[in-house]
Amino acid sequence: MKDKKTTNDKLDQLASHTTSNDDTKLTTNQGLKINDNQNSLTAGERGATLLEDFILREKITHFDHERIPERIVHARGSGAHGVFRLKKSLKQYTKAKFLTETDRETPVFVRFSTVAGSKGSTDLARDVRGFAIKFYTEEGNYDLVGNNIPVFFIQDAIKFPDLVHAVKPEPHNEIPQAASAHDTFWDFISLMPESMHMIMWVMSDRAIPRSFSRMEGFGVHTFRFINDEGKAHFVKFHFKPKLGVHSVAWDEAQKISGVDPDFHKRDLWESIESGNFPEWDFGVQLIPEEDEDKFDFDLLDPTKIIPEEEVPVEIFGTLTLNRNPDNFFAETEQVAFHPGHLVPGIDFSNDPLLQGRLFSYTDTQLSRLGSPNFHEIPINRSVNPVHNNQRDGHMRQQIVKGKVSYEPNSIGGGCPFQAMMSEGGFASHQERVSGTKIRARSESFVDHYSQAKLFYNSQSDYEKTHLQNALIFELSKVTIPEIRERVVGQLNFIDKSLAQTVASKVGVEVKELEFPNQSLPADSNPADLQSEEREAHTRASEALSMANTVKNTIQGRKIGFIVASGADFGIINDLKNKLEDQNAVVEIIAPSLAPVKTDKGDALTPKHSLTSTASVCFDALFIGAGEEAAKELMNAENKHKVLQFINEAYQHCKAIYFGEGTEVIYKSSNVAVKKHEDPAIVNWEDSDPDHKFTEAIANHRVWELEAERNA
Ligand code: HDE
Repeated sequence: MKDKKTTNDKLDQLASHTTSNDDTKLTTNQGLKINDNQNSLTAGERGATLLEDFILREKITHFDHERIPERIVHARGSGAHGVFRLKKSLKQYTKAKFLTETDRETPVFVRFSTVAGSKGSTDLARDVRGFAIKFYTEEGNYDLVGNNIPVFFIQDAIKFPDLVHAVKPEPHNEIPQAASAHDTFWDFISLMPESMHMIMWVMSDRAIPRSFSRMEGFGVHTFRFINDEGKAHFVKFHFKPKLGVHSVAWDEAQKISGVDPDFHKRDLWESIESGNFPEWDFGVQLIPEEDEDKFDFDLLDPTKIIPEEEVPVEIFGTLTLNRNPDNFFAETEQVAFHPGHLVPGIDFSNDPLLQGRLFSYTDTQLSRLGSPNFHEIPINRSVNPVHNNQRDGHMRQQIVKGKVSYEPNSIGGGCPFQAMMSEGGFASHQERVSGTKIRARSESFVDHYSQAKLFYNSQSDYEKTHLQNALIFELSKVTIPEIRERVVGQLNFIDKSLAQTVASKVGVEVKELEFPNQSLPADSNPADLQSEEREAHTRASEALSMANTVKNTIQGRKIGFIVASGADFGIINDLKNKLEDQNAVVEIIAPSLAPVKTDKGDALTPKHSLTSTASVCFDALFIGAGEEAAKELMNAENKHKVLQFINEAYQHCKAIYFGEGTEVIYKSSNVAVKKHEDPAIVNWEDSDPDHKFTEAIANHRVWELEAERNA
């Protein structure tokens, strides 16, 4: 996996806008060399500062304007460069060159984000994650601005400001930050039955991922592919992580938010720096246009998935992230995505949520980046040269020569010319449309519960428990009982026992709902939609459960080795090498940051002390090894911290390996009290402990033993 960084010409082209301060003299922005960067210009040594100090004024003015408005949503983000490689041509379906020519490598920039929190909020909030990809194709930039959840809260763009106002901190006191657990969010949700499918996903562990590299990516809306003959297919986009889809526990997420709020950002950065490049399979679900009406839901409804049992995801390529940005602001902050950045061969559908997004993204860049010239910022530039008659505006970079800025023209020889379709000119798909001008939701959008049920029914028992607990947590923060009651009423349409369990913990009764439902035709009742035919489509879909994900690799897993002086160097080094050979990351934790002298005299350099980190920052723990080390770890100063590490890792269902000589630690921990079989607890008596440990790490967690471990 540690392949070389891509040296793609186009990436170099993008990188050529970078600058370095190595071996240079300090200058003003006008290039004037600065002689004193320590003192302002004053009238005498103890006198007032002079207005004429243009160096001071330039520096302070620039500083005063360093911040730009953060994104209205998705403000908190992390980005990386990479490459898209096509393995199998999609020529039969689309004429987009980056999806048809298998010898082509397309540079990409990907930005992951949370939705609700501010730029400085924690990575581990319970939230949807943005998964936005800019493909720098030879035919222009193509942006796929997706999420890690394949559906959305609302069906129509006109509801988006309401949704976002409801989830953001409440306007009177700006509380809570980066959290949906409050009155206004659940008030809105309780009155929006169309959000219930999405609610199942955001209350599941999908909303607290272990890392960006262990999340799926979805285009969400149905798009269109158009091939050379002009034939269209509907398409859904998927990115499936090679490392599997894995999450943390909610208790863990809350603690990580305190110990390391940059947990995901750091993981992405460190993975790429160490050559553990995050990678996804790129797949599509394809539906011929003539099959549009074959489903019992509407393909244009963004609150619906197409179950993989009905239309399989076919894999065509890979997405690999292999280069960290050089400058967070210039790249990750200034990157501007837009679902309307298209290339020939890809087009929209009439999904009313997508249609609204097509307006929003340019509009928002105008206030966020401050100019219609945001496409000239290096990270946003197309690698295909831009030629048009647009001119001027704030911060224009391009210097276009000549006196012609209009078309048609004869003075400029008619240039630049329109491109014919055969020359790569974009032409919108010629879809036949007819209808009355109307504000109404199609009847085909009306079933809000079948797929919510499908999702819930597809979860393993422990995933159901986590989902229930998430709802209980969130609703327990809602101060108005009527809101809690309405949400429980909604859950009752999905699963009666789920509604009952939640109701019993949040102090309300399960009641039949009577509520205003703005999205439904006045005479329809959502309960009527629970026909037998629909029930048949709610049984289960394997792809929806994280229990069925990839569990065969320890790549990128972080393993904490808790050691102390006198530790058995042979055992430690051997295990460390074995784990690192499989691209896991081993970090030494010791009582202090001083080098640890082992039994053989070799020194181990700790990355953390027992005080500077916590078990929630690791996927697994190795304790030891050796009696001398165990003694120090159990002395009055360290005992409490060591046991806290172990007991917490145990509670969060992690793999724990007690090395030779650490029986005294094992016996004092909660682990020894439990008598059940536990494949993720490894000790000196196991026949092949290293192998058992590796398998347990690859499995991620023993969630199925959570109840026993926490009993
Ligand atoms: Fe966005 N969304 N969105 N969104 N969205 C933005 O654009 C908007 C929606 C998504 O890393 C904003 O540049 C509307 C769905 C991502 O820079 C803004 C509607 C999906 C990102 C905006 C939606 C997304 C954004 C804020 C409903 C999943 C971060 C800053 C009609 C398919 C991109 C910006 C990045 C960002 C509007 C719904 C994904 C305000 C109006 C559905 C990943 O333009």
